[in-house]
Amino acid sequence: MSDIVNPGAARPTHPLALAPVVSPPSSVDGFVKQFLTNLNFDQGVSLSESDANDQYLALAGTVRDYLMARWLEDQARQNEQQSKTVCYLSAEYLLGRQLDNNLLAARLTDIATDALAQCGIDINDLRELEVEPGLGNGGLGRLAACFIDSLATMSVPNIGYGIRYEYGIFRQTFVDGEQVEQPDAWLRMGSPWDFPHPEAAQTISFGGRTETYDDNGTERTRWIPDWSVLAVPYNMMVPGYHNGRVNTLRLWRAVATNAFDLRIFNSGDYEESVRAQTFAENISKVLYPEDSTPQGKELRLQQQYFFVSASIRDFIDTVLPADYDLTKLPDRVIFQLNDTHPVIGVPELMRVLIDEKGMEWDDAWAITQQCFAYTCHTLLPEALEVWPVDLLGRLLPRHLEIIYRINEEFLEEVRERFGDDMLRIRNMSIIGEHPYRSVRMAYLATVAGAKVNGVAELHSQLLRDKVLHDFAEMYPDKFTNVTNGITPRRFIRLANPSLAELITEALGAGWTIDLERLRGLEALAEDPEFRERFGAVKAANKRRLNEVLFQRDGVHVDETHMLDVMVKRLHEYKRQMLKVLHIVTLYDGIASGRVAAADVTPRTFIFGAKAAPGYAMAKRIIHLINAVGSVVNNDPRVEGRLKVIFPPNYNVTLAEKVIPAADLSEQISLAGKEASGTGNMKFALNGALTIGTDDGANVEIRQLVGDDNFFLFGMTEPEVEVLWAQGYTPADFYQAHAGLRGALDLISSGAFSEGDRSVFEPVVSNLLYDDRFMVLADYASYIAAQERVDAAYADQDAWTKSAILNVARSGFFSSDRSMRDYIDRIWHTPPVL
Ligand code: 26W
Repeated sequence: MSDIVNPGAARPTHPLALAPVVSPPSSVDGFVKQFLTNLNFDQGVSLSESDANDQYLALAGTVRDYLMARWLEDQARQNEQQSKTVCYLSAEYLLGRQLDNNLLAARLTDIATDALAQCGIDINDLRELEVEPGLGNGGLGRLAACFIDSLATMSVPNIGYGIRYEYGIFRQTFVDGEQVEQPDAWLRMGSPWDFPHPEAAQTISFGGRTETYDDNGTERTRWIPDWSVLAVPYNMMVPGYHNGRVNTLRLWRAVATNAFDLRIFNSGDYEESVRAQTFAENISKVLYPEDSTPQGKELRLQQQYFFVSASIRDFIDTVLPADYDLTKLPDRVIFQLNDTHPVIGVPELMRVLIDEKGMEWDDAWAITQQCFAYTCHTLLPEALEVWPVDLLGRLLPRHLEIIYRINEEFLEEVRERFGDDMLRIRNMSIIGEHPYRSVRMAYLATVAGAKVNGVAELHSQLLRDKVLHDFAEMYPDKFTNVTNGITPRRFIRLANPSLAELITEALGAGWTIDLERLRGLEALAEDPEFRERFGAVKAANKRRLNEVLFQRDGVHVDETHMLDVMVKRLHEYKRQMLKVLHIVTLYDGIASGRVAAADVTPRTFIFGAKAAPGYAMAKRIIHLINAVGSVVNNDPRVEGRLKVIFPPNYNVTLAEKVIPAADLSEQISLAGKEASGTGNMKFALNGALTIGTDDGANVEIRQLVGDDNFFLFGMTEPEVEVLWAQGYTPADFYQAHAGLRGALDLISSGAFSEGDRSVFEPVVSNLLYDDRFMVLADYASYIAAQERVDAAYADQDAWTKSAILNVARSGFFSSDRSMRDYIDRIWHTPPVL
């Protein structure tokens, strides 16, 4: 084992030198000693001189030290056993804070708490200093984080590959109710959780041209790029839960190459050389905050190629042994494509195998087709990435040639199978012609991937029937479903410790890694004493949320209110506007005197949502929510009945406090638009009831928890299609419902904009004249469902019973189960024990 530490050294003789690393003893004393050592030697301060940030960094370093031996051992064992590795390629990882998760995984929470107390430090004060790495936009990035947690917990070899953005998702602030974005400088106070490995950097090239040459009678191609950057890996630990396992998340940072600098330096232009450096380092500077609507920016394609090329070559050149027979590559790796963002990896692997390793096209293609699998995370056509051929050809000329050849051979196959059907060929071509010539990345992924999966049953069905219909016809066996999941470690154990304790008391500790055991709670739903305790947990979580929000934003959450929560990215298809119309309807009823305040269930509405900075309508809706909030919250007529809270900068850290306190989970997208949703799962597992459409994973949640414990409303996906085909006329719905008219008219009147009718006019006229997501069509059904919610909530004991059944029956949504499904259906990667 000693060679892991220092490969070139003479044989060590000291006993300590034979271990991969010396772990500190698992005791409070051992922890204190290691903590103080780190404080002194890493932070360079004494305890008495240290500030809280020094202490936080030393604490993080100490936790790392405990995990280190297992990390080094695990990597060595995987290499020895030549096991097949899941390389998860994802442009986003929305990790959330690391400290608590890593303490929990390593069973160090109590030891660390005591040790710090003995140093006169309250660990809670340090927890709050950690800035979460927000290296993702929303569901897709958080899913990646849940998946790598599950793989580590299940001892499956995995490397998560991605980008170490210097700036993650923006920090959202509100100025006069409008979203203002601030840069997220998450690295500013230090980054104790990752390790740079400059010695393992890869050179990533761009631009230039290709040429052919004669290689002993065979014509070969080489790419002569004209600029390059270094990709430097930063490794993060991904510890499994209580299994001593530590996997790796490897995020790449862009750094200017020496060669690049030197060339310019020699020319004597110092300023230019600094500029060049900035140019190179821009590649990993910032996470694109667009969610669902790709902007087609060149820098984004640079980011994609940058991390995917670095990752593939890292795996081949440094993870695999030097003499590895690459015809056997599919035995050692599966590259899972998290949406289309890493799909440029397909021509990259082809290029490496053919141009660099000297393989023939057909052999390389056979290997490539076994090494990739593709997960699609959307149904919105505008979210399917396409790259203009011009741009792609300029940045990656060799890759474009390869894509053209893949397409040629693919279309030949289509012809063989279906004849000279020009329409079909045009529809299936990887190259689109309108409105400009472009590469359809989802099609490339589908053709190249061994498997293609959607992320919930309904979504996978719609992929087969609609989005990728022709491909499903051609390759029926490629298509499969894997319903998303969430990690119960972070979203129950850490986020809801009171519930976790109650469950452990009732069922024993095994549920955290075997979530189906929650079924055991079904019987307890009948037990009045258990219901009371469950209710007390919810109340305590509301008090905790009140404390957090008061500290953070100076607002109060009334624990006697029903907490009605909608947290997710702001997007028209998710229909935050439906929620706004409900609130305005309730408000209008009381304010106009038509409804007695005393007859309205006291509710606090909580929103959390970021809008893409360039998405004007989404930003207007955020403004409207804040405007409605400020009117409602200041009107004495509705005091004690209705309250709207919109804490800025919703992120993983806040989710962990909001979700456990919720009574009602809003999952109200237009049917057929939300691929899965994962917030919906987090709420159900924390004992909130869902009001939702028949969309995404809501369908499966309802099937599992039962109709009595779920408030279903709205059109089904086929009904949506019918209405759309007939011609959706929102005015009909406006005319048909007095409540809807009242709500829209009130917004139009300027009631929420100090009489200025122009401010929210675009929002209202969008709903009335131009709404692809048919908000008004589902209004009546939504209001009726909310009335059923009120009626059900009136019987608190029955509500609690339903809440318990939601928890008991949602074990299926553990990401451990998702991982088992990926392993069985796609990856075939056994655990390495
Ligand atoms: C900038 C381009 C772009 C395009 C698409 C950025 C991000 C996307 C993603 C596909 C959006 C996304 O996060 N999709 C969500 O993925 C979750 C995990 O599978 C699902 O639960 C959500 O329903 C889906 O919207």
